[in-house]
Amino acid sequence: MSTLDNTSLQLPKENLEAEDFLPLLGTDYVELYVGNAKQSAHYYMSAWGFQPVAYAGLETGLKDRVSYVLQQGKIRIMLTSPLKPGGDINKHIDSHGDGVKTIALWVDDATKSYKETVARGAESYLVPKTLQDDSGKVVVSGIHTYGETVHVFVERKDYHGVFLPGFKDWSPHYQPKDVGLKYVDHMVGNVGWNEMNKWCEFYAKVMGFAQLVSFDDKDISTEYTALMSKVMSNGNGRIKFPINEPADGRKKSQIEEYIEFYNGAGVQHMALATDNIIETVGSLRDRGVEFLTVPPSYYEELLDRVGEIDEDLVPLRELGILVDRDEEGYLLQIFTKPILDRPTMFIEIIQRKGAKSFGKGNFKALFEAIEREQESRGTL
Ligand code: TYF
Ligand code: FE
Repeated sequence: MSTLDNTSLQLPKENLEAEDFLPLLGTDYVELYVGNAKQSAHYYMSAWGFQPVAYAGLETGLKDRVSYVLQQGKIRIMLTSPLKPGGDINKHIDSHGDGVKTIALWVDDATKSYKETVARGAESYLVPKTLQDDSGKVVVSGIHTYGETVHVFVERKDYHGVFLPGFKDWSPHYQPKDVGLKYVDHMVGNVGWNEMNKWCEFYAKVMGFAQLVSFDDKDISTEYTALMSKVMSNGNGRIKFPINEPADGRKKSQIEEYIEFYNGAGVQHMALATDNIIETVGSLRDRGVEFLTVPPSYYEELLDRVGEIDEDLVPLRELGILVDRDEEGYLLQIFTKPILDRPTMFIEIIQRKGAKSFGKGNFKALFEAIEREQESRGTL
């Protein structure tokens, strides 16, 4: 694991001592604004094994938008498309392509979450609002974060419905088997040049997060890709947000490529956890999901680097799964190619076997794999 670096980010002492002013129970849902939610939903079901949960659209009284909600384990994804020209969703898609709009956080008190964060400097996105139907009530509120991304706080302790008021059950006949994904491990933001510290300070000051680790360009600059990264975590560790910024390299940083194609800061990847990465990745590959690959030499050196592991080397090598070890254990991880036409968002699959870190030992192999993709796009 890398050295702790608190030189540029002095955490308020009260983050360690005082009561958590923003207790977070977990990730509630991740909402993507997409051009065609119906077809995206099909992709997340067919390729990723998400199960259909809820729907809102013309049939439920919405006039200008449609949303599909899918779930696997605790991971809930909402896909939203506009039905008419104009408006914020179209603007978001025009600027960014398909991408994450909302990282919703599950809380006990959405009103207090809003007040505490806005009082500490958060920009308001959604004033606390009660949504109600036959199944009870939900309070939602929201604040802005990097780029056009937002956090919505969801208080659902008085709700027994399938998702949120306004949604109806959605149960199409086509329901492919899940692939064993369990929960959101972390969500990574890419921000602009020299903006990493600003956004880490935002998570520290406004949301009471603390810094777990930092990586600088010495850890992670390969021939081209250069970036800096700090991982911010909430008090109970359920929410982890690494923040990346581009750094100077010989050619274009992968973070700069993202910022260019996303037209600003945004979510770079979501890391989804499994407890059997070999099975999960095998199923995903069978269903057409494309992963980055590393050269065979990676596996020749692997056991010398990470020591003994429970898994067979053969399937790991066949699937291209990466392994890294820290003081507390090891982890297995793999990264998809971008899942959109723009080289913007991708998905990481991660299995933790004690390790709490993020795979620093894989950075070089991973970033070289990303550079091969950048090369094939001519964007280096
Ligand atoms: O989340 C992480 O930190 C790891 C490694 O552009 C990583 O998944 C870091 C930066 C990046 C891609 C992966
Ligand atoms: Fe990651």
